[in-house]
Amino acid sequence: MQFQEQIHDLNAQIRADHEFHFQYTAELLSRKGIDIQGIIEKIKVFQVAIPSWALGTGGTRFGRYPGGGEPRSLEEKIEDVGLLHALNRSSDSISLHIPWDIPGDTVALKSLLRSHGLSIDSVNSNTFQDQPGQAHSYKFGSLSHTDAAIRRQAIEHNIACIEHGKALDARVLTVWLADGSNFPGQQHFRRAWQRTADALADIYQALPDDWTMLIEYKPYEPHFYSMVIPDWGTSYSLCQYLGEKAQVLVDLGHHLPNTNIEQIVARLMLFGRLGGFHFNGSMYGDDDLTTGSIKPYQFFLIFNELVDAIDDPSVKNPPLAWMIDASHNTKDPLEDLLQSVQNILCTYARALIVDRVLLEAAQQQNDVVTAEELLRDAFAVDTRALVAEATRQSGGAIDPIGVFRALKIREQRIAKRGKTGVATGL
Ligand code: PSV
Ligand code: MN
Repeated sequence: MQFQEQIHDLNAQIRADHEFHFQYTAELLSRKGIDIQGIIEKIKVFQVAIPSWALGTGGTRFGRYPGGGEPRSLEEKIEDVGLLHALNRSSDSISLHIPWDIPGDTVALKSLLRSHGLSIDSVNSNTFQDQPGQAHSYKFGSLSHTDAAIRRQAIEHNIACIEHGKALDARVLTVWLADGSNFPGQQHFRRAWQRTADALADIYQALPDDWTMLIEYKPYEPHFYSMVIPDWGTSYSLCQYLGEKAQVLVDLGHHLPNTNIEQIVARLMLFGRLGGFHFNGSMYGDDDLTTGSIKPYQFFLIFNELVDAIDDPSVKNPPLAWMIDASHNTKDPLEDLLQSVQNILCTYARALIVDRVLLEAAQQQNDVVTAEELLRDAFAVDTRALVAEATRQSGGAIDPIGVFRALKIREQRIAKRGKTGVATGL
């Protein structure tokens, strides 16, 4: 039986339950005057890119426990993302990490991508690890390095990433620098910024006009005294230095505890400089947990700002690249990614049902309680049936993880790919 028919049959088995939940939610929202189908249509078009580096089991520096059936090649990674997309209809692109996933036969890869309804959205450079045969080491930095030859090597690597991306019709280069210092005095802060800005400018020169360069920030790790790009202000300053095609990337795990990320997002959109997202869940730092698993209310508040700015015609921010960047130590990676996408869509749906007219009026009148209650009202709505209905209408599974388990997909992958293989990536 075709996969599509299997999904259809499994949907039929739980359709009555689904209808009950969906009708209840629809009734609840229509009483508030909300256009349900309008929300469903927005959910249907919302697509989140899957990282090529998160299709295997992740590890920590203390160990790694592969669950089996991990993809052994880029082709098998595409097969896995194709599966996710067939199940949830919301994962139609892949972020590639170079050199973990250097594309070989790009004509064949493009045709494989097309057959799954997928594309490559971004290429991510890697100057945080030394590669075999590399002339210079990144131990003391890459684009910020004191040695011009090392900066040049890192620049060339980023330009090579753009070339790989061009061959696969990508439109985004994501740069995350592990550069920084571990001890006071080690690095001259102003000069490190300037060297980085000039090196990025060389890469920017090679960026096609219809591409975006996303600059990611992170407060610590792998360095623990200073990072060259620790915060959104530094990313923003580099974007200003480079030009229109450079944008800030917000990775949810790249903030110190209790940072007001929703305010950062609002500010960046106001300045037209928010280029994309790396979604993940964070308890302490860059934990790379399932998106929305730890602080769902804050995640909702972030989406509330995103929707508010996207819906405001006076905000001139370009369309965002939505991507997951996570790692899975204890879960099946594919199940974890399905959970993350579902949490993202459910949270987006909640943000869509915020009554923005009443919220603006409450803010205008300094009616603190009403303003807060409007947000809490939307946050309290269980949007899972709305998302399931959007997925069903798009031909996907009402319960993607249920189908993944019922069809024993992991077991099939293990039979085909083996128990012990380890995918490239985090
Ligand atoms: C760094 O922590 C990061 O978030 C960057 O996006 C990297 O490219 C990615 O993780 C994978 O290592
Ligand atoms: Mn990231």
